[in-house]
Amino acid sequence: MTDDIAALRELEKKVLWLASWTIHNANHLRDNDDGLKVGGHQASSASLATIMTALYFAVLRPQDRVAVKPHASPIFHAIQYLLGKQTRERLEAFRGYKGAQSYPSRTKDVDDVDFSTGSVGLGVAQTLFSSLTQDYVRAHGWGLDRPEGRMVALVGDAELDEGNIFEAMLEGWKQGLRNCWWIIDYNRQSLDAVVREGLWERYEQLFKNFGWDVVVVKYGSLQQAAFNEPGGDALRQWIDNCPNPLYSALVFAGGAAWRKRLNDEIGDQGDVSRLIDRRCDDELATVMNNLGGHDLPSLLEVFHNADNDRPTCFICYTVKGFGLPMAGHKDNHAGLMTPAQMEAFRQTMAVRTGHEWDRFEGLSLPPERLQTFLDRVPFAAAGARLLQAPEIEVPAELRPAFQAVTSTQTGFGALLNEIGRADSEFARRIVTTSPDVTVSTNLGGFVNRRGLFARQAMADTFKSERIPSISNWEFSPKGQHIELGIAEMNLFILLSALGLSHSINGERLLPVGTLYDPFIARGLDALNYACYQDARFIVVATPSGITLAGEGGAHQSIAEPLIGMAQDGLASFEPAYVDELAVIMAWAFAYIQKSGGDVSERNWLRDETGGAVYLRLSTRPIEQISRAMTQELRQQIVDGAYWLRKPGPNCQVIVAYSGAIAPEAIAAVGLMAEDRRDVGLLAVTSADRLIAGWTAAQRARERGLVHARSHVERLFAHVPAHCGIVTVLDGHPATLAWLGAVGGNRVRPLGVEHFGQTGSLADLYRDYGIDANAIVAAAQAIAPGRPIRHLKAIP
Ligand SMILES: Cc1ncc(C[n+]2csc(CCOP(=O)(O)OP(=O)(O)O)c2C)c(N)n1
Ligand SMILES: [Mg+2]
Repeated sequence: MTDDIAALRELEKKVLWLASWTIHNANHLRDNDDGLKVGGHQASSASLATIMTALYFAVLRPQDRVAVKPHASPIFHAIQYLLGKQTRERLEAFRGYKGAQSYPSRTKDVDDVDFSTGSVGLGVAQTLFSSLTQDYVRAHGWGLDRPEGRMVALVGDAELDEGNIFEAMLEGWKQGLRNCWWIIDYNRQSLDAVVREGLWERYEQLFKNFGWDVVVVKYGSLQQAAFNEPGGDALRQWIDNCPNPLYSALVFAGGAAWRKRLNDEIGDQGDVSRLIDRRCDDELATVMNNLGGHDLPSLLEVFHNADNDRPTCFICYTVKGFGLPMAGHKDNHAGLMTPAQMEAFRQTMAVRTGHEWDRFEGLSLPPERLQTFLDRVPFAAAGARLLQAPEIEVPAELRPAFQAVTSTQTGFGALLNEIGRADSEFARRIVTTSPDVTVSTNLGGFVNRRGLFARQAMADTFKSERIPSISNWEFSPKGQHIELGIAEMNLFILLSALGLSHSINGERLLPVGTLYDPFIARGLDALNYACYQDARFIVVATPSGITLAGEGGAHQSIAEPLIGMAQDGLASFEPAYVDELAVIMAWAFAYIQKSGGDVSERNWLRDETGGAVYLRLSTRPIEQISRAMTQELRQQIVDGAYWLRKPGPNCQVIVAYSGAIAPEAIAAVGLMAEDRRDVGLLAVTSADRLIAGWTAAQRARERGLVHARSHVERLFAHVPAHCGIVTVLDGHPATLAWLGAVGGNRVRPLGVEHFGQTGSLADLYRDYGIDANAIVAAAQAIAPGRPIRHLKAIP
């Protein structure tokens, strides 16, 4: 049994000391002369010190996974330091270069962070979807040699303002969530303010409505003992009725203020007066501050009692800044202890100068006993927490059946459907998901083959009633599609959870999620979060752009190609043809499994490091090119571009296009062929990878690797400087505008800058200036020569 309460009390003190010292050191002692204001987070950290002490040192098991409230990072690092998983050097460099991170980071910290946090609300939802992922993995018969874990979020109370948490809860209810704990640090303070009264009651109701157990941990054991004394009931009632801001203010003001206020309000009642008088100021403050979230015995009791797989919310009353001079003050969020306050704190903690980092300094139990306790902490018992999983073998090529006229979206559905036919490990490890657009993004074929996932089987009523339908929706534990409600936030956090399964569950999944391209923006912070954690998945966004024509401006995306380029950890593609898509998908399934490895000197991309993949597709049927897929072409498609028509040595104009606009680019080249020499046509399959390779190669050259050349530089090697480049895509023109900087060519970038509208393709392409005629007009403007005969006057 690890509930050695004496040892835990000592460690609670030590954790608070180390976290406070880490922050103090970073802000006051280290050379920090950048003039930047950084958050203190001393108060937010102190708020969770007791809860995290109880959890990490006594309650959690190796199989449990935790998302720590971002601004409690110093407490997490302090705990890991005591467990021997964090170094003093990194704590001393907290917030500094290569130091322990301000917010726990899976990829940057060394101390076994289970889930990164930072953008509040996302880590909380990640635990829920990780629990569903664990169920998915185990239902498929994988990872059964490992015990089932619990996914735990340490949640700030103001964090619950984030709507994505409630979106996740709704999804959790639908999917039969288990093994999930959300522990709310109910300090009734946010960054700016003290939160509204009675929020806990709304939360309680809400969680219960979604099928959760709710445990309110309000009073600590000292308070409970006081309530049992004569007059205790009145004290309890007073506490219950006390407004949040007043409680906080009195916590800050201390024992004398408590005494005055209590005496003024309930002190004339004989018994209560005696209850108060029996305690000196310090003792009175200790009782009043002894909320459940700062009371080890109460916490241990409730955590140990929740010994089941029910989703459980613990609402733990805490004091922001507990144990520190700033406790309870409403301005304490970024507050830092002054050097004088730190000095006083040091004395209370009995820490000698020069011994601030000593693990057991100032504690009264013998170091051997504490060390023995730490050596037995269950959470730390199983070694490294970031697991590995072998790569799943992926076919070197996917062969789509040739369709003379088709769209990339149709091709995507057909390719996945084909994969779904096979009885291979590759097919089995794929898991698809979509926020209510499974059918309209063409996942239907795959889903009909592989079924929908649910822990309990559920037949398709339409099928059993023999009513014809294009979808055969049978749910079973073997199903491979997770159907989500519409919330795109949930899609990306689920992809984040599925895409970390290799590391969390030691079992690799190959997640593919689909949504409409414009709604990437709805889930964007969650997508960023997933990438920040290095989750691995393929997101297929379709349809996209004004090519959606009749659907109008509300469904047409403009900025997404730029998002794809700018998002770290995400390789983005916008193919025009299905054979390109097949090449990209085969590559993507391997790429999402890579880890480590060096930058390739071939294309200067981090292909061996791996990442997530974004495919921007379209519903526009276009005439396909019947061609043999050569190794060289395959490589160029993956590297980001290839010459559909190679420019001659005297080339005057190049048209570079991306995606569904290909027919316009081809037509434009045809229209100007007679009047401009050696016109080139560049198919850009990935502006993202093209520019990434280019910038990396330049950096390499600047560092002395004179032979470094990127793919785009090789493509443009023989393009003369006088040649103009017209770029065009159904998206923001900046996506390809940079191409001219590669070889110093003049560029006219065409694309969409303003909200779309309904209309036919011809209407819209003409209006937004991305049709063949607009391309020809742009070419004439930047590559002077005789008038281009086929150029119509642009209306
Ligand atoms: C999405 C997002 N918005 C804003 C912030 C800035 N921020 C950090 S902590 C915080 C308040 C948190 O209050 P609470 O969750 O109650 O934690 P406490 O400080 O009380 O521990 C805010 C607004 C953030 N980190 N993420
Ligand atoms: Mg709070």
